[in-house]
Amino acid sequence: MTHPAVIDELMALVDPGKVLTDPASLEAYGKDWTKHYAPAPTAVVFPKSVEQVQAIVRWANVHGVALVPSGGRTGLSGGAVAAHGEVVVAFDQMNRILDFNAFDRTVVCQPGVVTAQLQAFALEQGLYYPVDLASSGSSQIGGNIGTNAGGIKVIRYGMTRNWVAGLKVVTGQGELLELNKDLIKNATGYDLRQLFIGAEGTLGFVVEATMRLDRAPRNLTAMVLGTPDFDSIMPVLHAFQGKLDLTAFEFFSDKGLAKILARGDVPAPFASDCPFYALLEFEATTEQVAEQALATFEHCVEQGWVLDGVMSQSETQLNNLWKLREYLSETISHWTPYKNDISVTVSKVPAFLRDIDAIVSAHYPDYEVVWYGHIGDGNLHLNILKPEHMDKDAFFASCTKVNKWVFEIVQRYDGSISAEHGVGMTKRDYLGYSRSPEEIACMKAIKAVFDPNGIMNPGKIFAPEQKQ
Ligand code: S2G
Ligand code: ZN
Repeated sequence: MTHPAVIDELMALVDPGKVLTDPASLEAYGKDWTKHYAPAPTAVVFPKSVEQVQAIVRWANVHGVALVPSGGRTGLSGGAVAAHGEVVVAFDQMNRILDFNAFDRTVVCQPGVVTAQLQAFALEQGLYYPVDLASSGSSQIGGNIGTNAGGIKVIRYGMTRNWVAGLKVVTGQGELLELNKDLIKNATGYDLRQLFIGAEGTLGFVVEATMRLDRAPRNLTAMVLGTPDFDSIMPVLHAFQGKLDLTAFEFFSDKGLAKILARGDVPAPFASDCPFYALLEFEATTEQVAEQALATFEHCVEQGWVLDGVMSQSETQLNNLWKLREYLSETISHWTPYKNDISVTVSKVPAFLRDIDAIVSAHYPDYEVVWYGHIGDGNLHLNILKPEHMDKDAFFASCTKVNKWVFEIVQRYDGSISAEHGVGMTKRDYLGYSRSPEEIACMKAIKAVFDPNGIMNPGKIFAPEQKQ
């Protein structure tokens, strides 16, 4: 715990009342959406300017205080958890859109801008911010950048990384770096901006981001198709990708759909029950495109890859189809799921799915397993639901035992143990399944350059360095 006199110094660096130490605030700001850790920060500080962030970092270096970045706290790997007396630096006060340039199609955001706020702002300008995820309503741009958030449109638009034109960061030494200056072309050495994207706050704080926007999509149309098995999903993807320019290709299992329909607030896509469902989306810019989609659907039915299907005819129907997929994360959270967020290259998905599903069925015979994810970009979310009356710790311990087999398969397929949720604390012990010892050494060397005193989000991505 940090000495009260040191916290008094911190209070002098920010506006009055912007350092909280009450138990409710420590509890609320010391955690993210993971349920594995007891939040235990010393204090929560709310800077309102870049200068205040720099002053906080310098203060932390002088006193050896660990800092944890906090945005929307929607992370799923413990990346924003403060469980060891750290000071949480929350960006709720730095939540303004500072500028917009119609020619560059860029928006200058403070890190605390909520993702949905940026999406709405873009639409008001007749443009589109294309990174969309289940947590958009509360995740913040700074956190999206820290984890290189992906979501449901990656197949067409890529990850957050693709939309950062420029970045201002305060390093672990308190220096302000202005990276790339919003340029499209800039071949002047290492692109340091890319290091901070996905660094989970371990190199410094994002204090301003210039985000790129795209043209608004036209007449987005979705289809939900029921498939007889896992193996049919990828041929369906391949068939539709050959004919349409997809903006999304997701999947979910019958168990996932059952949880959604049990809510009672989302209509079933069609009458028949199928083992798996694909949700795809495209721009029906002309009648011919819509006809092509229907023809491809017929082809997939003839091939036996699809049993039934529906295509949205209105924005309401489009939104209702998306609810079947987008409500999954929140709906199954009731069962405290043990989550895996794994990925392989798309061509490897069929064999990879078969191997993973075999291991999961063998080792989790008594647990309900819900599959869903962004299968179009090779990202699968494997959620093991905790039995109602089972102790949480016992459940997580039993699931953790299986990680070894799951991650060995991921490694065998040159996949990622964390496709989009980041490493944080939940995956740091498994980093070696996806990154070589040489790579990990390079990452630690880079951290030493930007955060030589190790105050920036220690224990995230890498296990804490043992104090000599
Ligand atoms: C999704 C959201 C978090 C989760 O729904 O695509 O990334 O795994 C997830 O529940
Ligand atoms: Zn996801």
